[in-house]
Amino acid sequence: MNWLNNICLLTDSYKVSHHRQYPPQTTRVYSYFESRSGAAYPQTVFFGLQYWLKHYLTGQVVTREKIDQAEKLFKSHFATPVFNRAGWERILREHKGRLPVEIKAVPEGALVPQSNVLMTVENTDPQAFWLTNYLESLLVQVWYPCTVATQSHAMKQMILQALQQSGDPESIGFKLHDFGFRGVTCPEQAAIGGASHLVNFLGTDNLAALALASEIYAEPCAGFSIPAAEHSTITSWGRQNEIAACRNMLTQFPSGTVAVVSDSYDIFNCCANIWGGALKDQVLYRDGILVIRPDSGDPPKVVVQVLEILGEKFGTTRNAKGFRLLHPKVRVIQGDGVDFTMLGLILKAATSNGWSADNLSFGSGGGLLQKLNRDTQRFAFKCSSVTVNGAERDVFKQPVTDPAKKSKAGRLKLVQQNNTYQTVPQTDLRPDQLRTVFRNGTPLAETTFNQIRKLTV
Ligand code: AOY
Repeated sequence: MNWLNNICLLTDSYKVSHHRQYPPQTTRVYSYFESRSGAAYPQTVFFGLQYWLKHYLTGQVVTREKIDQAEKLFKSHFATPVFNRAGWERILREHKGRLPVEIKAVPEGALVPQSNVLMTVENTDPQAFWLTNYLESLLVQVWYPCTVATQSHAMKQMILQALQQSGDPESIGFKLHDFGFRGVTCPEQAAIGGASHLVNFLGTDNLAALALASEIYAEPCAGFSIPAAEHSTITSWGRQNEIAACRNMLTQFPSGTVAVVSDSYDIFNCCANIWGGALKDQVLYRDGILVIRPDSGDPPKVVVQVLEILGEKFGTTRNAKGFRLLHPKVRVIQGDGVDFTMLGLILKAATSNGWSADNLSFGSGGGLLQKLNRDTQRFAFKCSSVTVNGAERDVFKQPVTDPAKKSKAGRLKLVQQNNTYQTVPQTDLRPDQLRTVFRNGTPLAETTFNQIRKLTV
């Protein structure tokens, strides 16, 4: 039995004692998930819940063995006995081990302004009132795909703005490539974060992302890549043979786009004397695009210097928007030090020096999948309504020490309000944009990657 697939254990320790802490006669706990005001990005892309639903919550997730395992662990872990064995046994007996909760959520791929309800959870068995928030720890982990998709979406808008100003916005799909597999903590994170990026883009070197998009979102191949060098494949030829290493790239891959990391010794020498010198004719006669990759130094400075050298050696043209374009056989990819802030600085440096953003693409690893946390979008999951003694009451927190942490009260509805969303009480008569995505062990209203990409414009 796998410890990390035991639903009794996929929570915070303190929640194991919470069934004894609600008011007597509590029969329902209703909680909601939001990106609170003050988030880094004003709108959040909702993405990733379907992975948690399908991977952790579907079907018979409670078994006698899992209850026994939890009970044994908690005997050691807690000084005071707390485990709700009867509660879990009821789920096993009365619900065949399927979780008696209903989860509603905004469609995956939707772009929702901060301070709106994104998901709600409530128990469907009055005796399982304690289960709603037992699931908080696991369900709130969707902060991660939402935040990656949100930031990647914001980076997309930034690149689009530069392309609208200086080049061709149609090329956006391959402008930000996922280099992030090695920079995350484990393959599961690579898969989740990588798939979140692919909501917005088509380029990736993160193969784990493709597995998740395929298994969870029915997309057989969600992202694409090209042959590309790493330092070892260049430096193993020896410092004196960098030209031969570069020539080999052109002969091994005689057509299509190929990328070569070119800073092994001296990026400026490589651009001027190898690509723009010894191998210039082979680059020009090759049937495809050579993408030159700087990988060190101050990115805005190095990128502009590289563009200037390549412009000098291969020639440039001026596009309809008045910006300089490199020879069509030569482009540049910057993949070192690229996060949201640096992306803006590089684009600004290039365009303010007259270079079209068409000359550039970007790679991002840690900046795309790892330099963010639950506070980036200020995600929180809070109870807003309970039923006690048959009476429904609004509940909320309102700490004097931080008014921005005030939570919403009552049963909530998300309505469409001139092309965006607004959270209102369920008494509002407009249709709810939250859909039931899970009920009593079964995922509902499953979404494909295709549908998600259509929604996220
Ligand atoms: N990949 C575009 C295709 C990918 C990579 C992956 C870490 C690529 C490099 C490139 O051009 O240069 C992981 C660093 C780079």
